[in-house]
Amino acid sequence: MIKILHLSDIHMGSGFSHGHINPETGLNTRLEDFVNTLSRCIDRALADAVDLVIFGGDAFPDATPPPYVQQAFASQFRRLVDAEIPTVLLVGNHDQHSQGLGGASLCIYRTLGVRGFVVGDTLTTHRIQTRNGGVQVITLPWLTRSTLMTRQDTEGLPLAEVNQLLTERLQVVLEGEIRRLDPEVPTVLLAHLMADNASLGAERFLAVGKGFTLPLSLLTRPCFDYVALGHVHRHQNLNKSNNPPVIYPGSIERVDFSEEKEDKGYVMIELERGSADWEFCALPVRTFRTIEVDVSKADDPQAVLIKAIAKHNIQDAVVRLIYKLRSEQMDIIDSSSLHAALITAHTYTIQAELVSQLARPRIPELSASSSIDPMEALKTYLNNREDLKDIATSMIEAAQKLLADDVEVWLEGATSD
Ligand SMILES: [Mn+2]
Repeated sequence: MIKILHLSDIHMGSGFSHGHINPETGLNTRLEDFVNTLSRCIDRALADAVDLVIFGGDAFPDATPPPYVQQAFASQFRRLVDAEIPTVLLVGNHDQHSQGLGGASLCIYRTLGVRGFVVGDTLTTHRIQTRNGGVQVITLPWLTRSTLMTRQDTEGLPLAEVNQLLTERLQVVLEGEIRRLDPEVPTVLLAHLMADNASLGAERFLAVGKGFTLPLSLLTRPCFDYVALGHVHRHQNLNKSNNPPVIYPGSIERVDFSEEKEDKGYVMIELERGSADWEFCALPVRTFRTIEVDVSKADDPQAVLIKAIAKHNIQDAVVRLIYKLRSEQMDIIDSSSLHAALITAHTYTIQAELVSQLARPRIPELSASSSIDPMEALKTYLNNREDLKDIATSMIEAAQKLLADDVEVWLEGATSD
């Protein structure tokens, strides 16, 4: 039996706006949080003397982290080198430098020949000897169109067809790797990808429109004993029947407020050929708390706000207070007492949103009850706007062009990272 620790999406160096400078260290407290959390993962790997650590990609927010962030990352993984625990570092989309041409931040570990370290920046099978026997790890880093296709292949194709083509090519290459597997040896597929039935966390904001989804059927193959994923920040098992488990451990720390309600952690696996027992291990990470209040109808908005804050445990949390008010209430809000009420938070932001007093005039044809296609809706809208008459025709033309080109415009956006 081989014991594995699977973690992913470290994103070390992100979310600095949620921290502050620690006067004792000069470092952003969110960097310290991420380092502490990563060190807890490594502590566990050492305490349990795992046979292998696999990292599912996205080490940093981008491919060129500042040296002190790289160093913080490296000094944690160095502990695995010292303990002689083999480690696979997979390359995620955030680790790639401009479509793979500029390499990946993690490749330095291969260049230096770090003992026991494998960098997964190509689709390859790695045969790794552990203290408890051999294991095969197929690495599937984040794929971009340029990985398996030329520009000529995709010229003029709509996005859906590009994705289809990419999936088909991947299938062929993966099949080649699968055929060369030793059927007696436990096998892990380690991949950074968006599976088509994954529910999204923050990554949809981090990399929107920059990739494509892969069908789950590509992953749930009997030749794999465990499918270790990275990319989606919300922990989940995509294959409830566990034959094999298809697991996103999720990010190890909250990257932003979209992960406010998610548990963070890593996964421990006991692997044998034909079976994988796995367990999600939660990490004690910093709390994020959104306090949303509408005081626009309150007689004493200040009291309502103070009461709303008091209802939450905000000690050491990253807090955002969002409140709605009317413009004439602005003068009676005492912001210094709001700051005082939030002082125990780790950091906080206050967002006041004005509620518009004017009821917007509605066009009856565009009420929610009648369904109407976008072009018809635009025409109806323009018919009701005398002031836009001059440009109505060109607006309609532009909209038609936009709708027709929709997919290709999106595709162009997809080439930027
Ligand atoms: Mn990712």
